[in-house]
Amino acid sequence: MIIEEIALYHLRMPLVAPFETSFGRITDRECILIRLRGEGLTGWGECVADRDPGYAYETAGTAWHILTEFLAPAILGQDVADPADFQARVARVRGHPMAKAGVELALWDLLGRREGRSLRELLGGRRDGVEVGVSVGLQASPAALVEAVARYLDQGYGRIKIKIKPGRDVADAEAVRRAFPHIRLQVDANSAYTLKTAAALRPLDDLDLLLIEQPLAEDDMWDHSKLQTQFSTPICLDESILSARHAQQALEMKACRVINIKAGRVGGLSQAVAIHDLCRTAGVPVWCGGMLETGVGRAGNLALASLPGFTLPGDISATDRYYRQDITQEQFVLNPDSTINVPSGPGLGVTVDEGAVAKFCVKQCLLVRS
Ligand code: OSB
Ligand code: MG
Repeated sequence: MIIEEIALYHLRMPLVAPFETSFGRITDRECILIRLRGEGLTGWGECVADRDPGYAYETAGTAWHILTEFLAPAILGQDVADPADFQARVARVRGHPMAKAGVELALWDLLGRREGRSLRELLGGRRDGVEVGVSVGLQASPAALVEAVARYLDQGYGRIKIKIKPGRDVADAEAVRRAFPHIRLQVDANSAYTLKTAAALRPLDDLDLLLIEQPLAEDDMWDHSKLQTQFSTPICLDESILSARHAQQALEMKACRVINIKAGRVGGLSQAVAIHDLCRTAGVPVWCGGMLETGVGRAGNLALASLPGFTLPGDISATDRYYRQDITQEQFVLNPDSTINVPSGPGLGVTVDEGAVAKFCVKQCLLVRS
């Protein structure tokens, strides 16, 4: 497929409520939408890098730089056969997985539309609907957290994840567990602890949690392996896993017993599928993480989560958990059994609302083959 045109849109989307983690609090979500055109067809992708380098070093600003200066020139006017061919063309760009993943997603959408096949089909997904949960940010107090969790349970979410940080961990988790003794519950620290300070988390082991996500630094797989020996609750890695090679090493080291897969974090859906395949062979459960995506990224996550190894509920919530107005015409809704339907149309199976894109766009750029 010859890539004839590339458009980039830096968006700033107001969230329905502020989202707070151990690395900060946001009221708007930024991202970069990527639109590829070729053979009269259009494909959309989303780069999940946010405004600040809190979760990862990439930001919307660094991604803009990498996209315009390196990734777009590597494919504009070129005949890009498939996602593997795309990755080979950008292999000389070290790092910047979120920027690469955004383009790879747009390419999957484009190729799916050309073949008239859904992304789910292209990836080998098997389910029409995937089990999901909700990621609840830090609240003002444990009581406010219990209230927020109650609202999501009322809406039908069958799995709750709460964010924790030093000083806001055991008491928060205990309050939720006390209020809801039987729910599926997990916690996410977003790298806020060290092996030493993580000793404070020991009481979490008695709360029947599904997992403890990324307690230690992203580049500290070794200490995660030491920490896992001190907990019977599975440790799950998010930030630490940037490739299938990392996943292999984490399993060899016993640094975790579960992996959160995010296509953005690992450089694209092709690497995400490779991690899924490796974990499936090893009998290690995986689940699909989220980055507060728009409808474009969410459609990609749903397709990914339909693969058979995704045996734990994903951080893929309904549109109205994130945005009052999204940039796709489709709104994702939660079914009563805590699932969300996987789009079945060609490619991502969603239609981008260009008016909404224009409304939330703070910067744009159009690159056309000369
Ligand atoms: O660590 O999983 C995370 C959002 C932004 C950055 C990092 C994370 C998250 C979430 C939200 O937990 C998950 C979602 O999209 O619903
Ligand atoms: Mg996480």
